[in-house]
Amino acid sequence: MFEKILIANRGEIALRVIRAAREMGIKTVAVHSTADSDAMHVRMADEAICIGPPPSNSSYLSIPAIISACEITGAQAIHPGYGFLSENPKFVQIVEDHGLKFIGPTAEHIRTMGDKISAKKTMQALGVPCVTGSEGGVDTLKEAYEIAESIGYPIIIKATAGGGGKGMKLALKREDLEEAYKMAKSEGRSSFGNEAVYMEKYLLAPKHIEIQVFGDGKGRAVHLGERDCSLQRRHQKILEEAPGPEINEETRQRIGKLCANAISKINYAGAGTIEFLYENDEFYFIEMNTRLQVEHPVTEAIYNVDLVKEQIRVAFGLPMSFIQEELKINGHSIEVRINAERLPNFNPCPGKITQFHAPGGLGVRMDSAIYDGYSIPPYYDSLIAKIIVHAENRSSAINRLKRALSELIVDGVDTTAPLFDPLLLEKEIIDGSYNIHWLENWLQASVENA
Ligand code: MV4
Repeated sequence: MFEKILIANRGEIALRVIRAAREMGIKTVAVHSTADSDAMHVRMADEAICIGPPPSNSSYLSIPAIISACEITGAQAIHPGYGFLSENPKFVQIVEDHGLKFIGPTAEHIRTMGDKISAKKTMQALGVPCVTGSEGGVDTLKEAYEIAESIGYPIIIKATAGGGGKGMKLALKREDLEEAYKMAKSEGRSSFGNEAVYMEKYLLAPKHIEIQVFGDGKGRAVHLGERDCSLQRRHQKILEEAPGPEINEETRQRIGKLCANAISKINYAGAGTIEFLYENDEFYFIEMNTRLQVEHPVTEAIYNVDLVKEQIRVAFGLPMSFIQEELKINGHSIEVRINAERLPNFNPCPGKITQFHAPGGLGVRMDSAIYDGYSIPPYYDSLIAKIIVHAENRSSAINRLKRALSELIVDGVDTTAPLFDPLLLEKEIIDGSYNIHWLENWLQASVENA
């Protein structure tokens, strides 16, 4: 096994990786910016190296600084966490060129899935169901009209390099198409330096269901069911759960096997997430994420697995520690994200935490890197904690979540925690029928009624 690994990340996910490594007897190296000298990941790792000034571009995204930190400390592999360099194929190539292991998929798989046109073509060819749309890119407005004619409105135009909702434009009718096409192209060019776009039928009220997959890079692959991540505000998830409240076992096995098969055929290595829109018991592929995701703990809870340990095993060349037949769901898990943001506008609210208490007790996990007296720096993502509950069924999980939230104390900064008290009383949350538009509508109504 590796003797020492470097974690190219910060915050709760850096702790998550350090914990897995320590249980495996692997030494850890933290890297940090000058803004993070007092951060918990620096304290918790066996060693820490300062890699630059506060802005991410000069520290957590600095490839030379991170490679140098490996060479100085003798770390043999790099875990990227999520965000930052986790889906950067150039980084993976450089890591390998230096004789280091990247704990994740190959540069080639990351590159293929990072371009949404090539991701969709690949998945379609592997037998994964996709949204009806253009076959590949749409290069002229004339072509856009012809495709729209054949699939029918409403249409969505997406930049192939897009992400987080950027470079996505809706055309509800023929008159909207020209503007949508041009806007998607120009946003693709300005935000990502890539003006290639593609088209899809716009689904009106789907759920966002994602399938967790895992491969050993040698053709063995499994699925670990789905997560319902439909509760989003401006493409930021706020609550995730597994299993999906409206997904039955037959449906789960049907889509899960298709996904496991697909990644098996391409010898995919490590953790991956295949994202779908789900409507009327049908799945439509939209994107694949080639990283560990923020919400991975709900899958860990119900399948009783440690996805980070598996990532490290597979990166070293070992097989996964489970086979498909051993993966059985136990109970229900829900995660809520707590951000240092001020309601109702969700404006970032960095600053000093004057009092902190973490919830605990049976079936409660909190992944967080904050502590009493910690100052949240203004430079990075505002996620400060994830509360993950696990119980025998969904309604018990909701009750446990309410109980855990009632124990949380974060003073000194505003957080999104108060949002969950009214949210967890709503009918569509209690019955699990919410879709991708429900939260924004509810937030809008809350503001109007205030
Ligand atoms: C869609 C869609 C409806 N129809 N594609 C938003 C971000 C990107 N990941 C894909 N997105 C969407 N693609 C078709 N053909 C609706 C969305 C969408 C969405 C998807 C998942 C979760 C929240 C969302 C909020 C608005 C729009």
